[in-house]
Amino acid sequence: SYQPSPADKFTFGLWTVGWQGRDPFGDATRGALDPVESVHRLAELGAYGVTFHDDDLIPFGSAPAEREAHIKRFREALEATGLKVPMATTNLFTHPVFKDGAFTANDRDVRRYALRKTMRNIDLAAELGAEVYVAWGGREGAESGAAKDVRAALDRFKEAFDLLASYVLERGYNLRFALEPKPNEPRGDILLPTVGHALAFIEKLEHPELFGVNPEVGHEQMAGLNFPHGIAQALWADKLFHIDLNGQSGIKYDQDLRFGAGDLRSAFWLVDLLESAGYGGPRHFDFKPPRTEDFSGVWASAAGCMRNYLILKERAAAFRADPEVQEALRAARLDELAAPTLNEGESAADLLADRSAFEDFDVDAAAARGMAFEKLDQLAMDHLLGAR
Ligand code: 3MF
Ligand code: MG
Ligand code: MG
Ligand code: MG
Repeated sequence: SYQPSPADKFTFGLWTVGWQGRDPFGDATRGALDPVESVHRLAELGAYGVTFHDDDLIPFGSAPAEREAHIKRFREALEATGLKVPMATTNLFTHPVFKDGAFTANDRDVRRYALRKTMRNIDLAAELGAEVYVAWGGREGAESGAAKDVRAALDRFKEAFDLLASYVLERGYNLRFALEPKPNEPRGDILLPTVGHALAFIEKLEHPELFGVNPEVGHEQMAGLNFPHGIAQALWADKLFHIDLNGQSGIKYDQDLRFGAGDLRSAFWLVDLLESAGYGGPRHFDFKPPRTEDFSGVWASAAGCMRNYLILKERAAAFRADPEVQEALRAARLDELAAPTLNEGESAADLLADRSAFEDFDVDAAAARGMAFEKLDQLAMDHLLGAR
């Protein structure tokens, strides 16, 4: 059955189901959702947890007593439903003060304020038991060339994450950071635009072990990239700390469709990869129920995200278990790719001495071999479409 349960580890941001449908051209089409209601609804649908930006839970500028009251109600809803908070994050993009960025804003006072806002929510995240703290630098970027010295901005970015890492270590929090890349929107160009940029940046930090990535399906696809390939490299680097699942149809604005909508074949390979790699983290949906929907459409959209994941999980498992697929994988020499290119202990000198590798290698015969990928891909298509 495609009925989700907490064991599936599906999580949702409060800002996803709570999106009111405001876009650059139109007003809200739905009213505000009480986070407490979202917690109850998501629990009824079979979710495992919820995530939030500080401002999703505690409206920006709330007085300390109001802040405590919001947290108390939320905690009670979590206790009543058993929902977990595996991840939290900071809103460093909505308020106009962040119009030129937060950790990389040209204005130093804005950068110091952004750090304090983040540290305050890290304390709350740790209190609620979160193990991952996401950082999406939505406003860290520029629209024009001289406006941002990118090398200086990267110095400031590193400075911010080094400080936050030492803060988490000093406090003894069980919290790791996941950087979320995005190429553009809302800025013309955003720093750390892809998974690859983020992975390279992490290695320059003082505590790289505390940092991984939170890739989002649509964000990589906005850059025309293959999402499963990016995820595979993050897994290979042991850096897939979290993931934002949604749907996107090619290179255009950030659509945030429900998971499974948009590029379905890519979604199939993604689920196949996550499941076969044994990814153990939350399956987190960062989507926006389209502004055409009323609240019943919102919950249908949320349920659809989980249902599509479970359908794809079943299809991917059937694909892998099919003896004809296994035969096709061998015909396509996937087993050979898994074997090291060199023999055990073989040196460059040994390779030079192996005439079969070069002098006697039949280049033309090897070039003439077909790879048998089309048959393999059609088998995948048949499984995805339920035709096998
Ligand atoms: C924007 C996003 C963000 C991040 C969030 C951190 C508002 O395109 O994807 O959602 O996911 O800020 O989790
Ligand atoms: Mg997004
Ligand atoms: Mg998106
Ligand atoms: Mg996201």
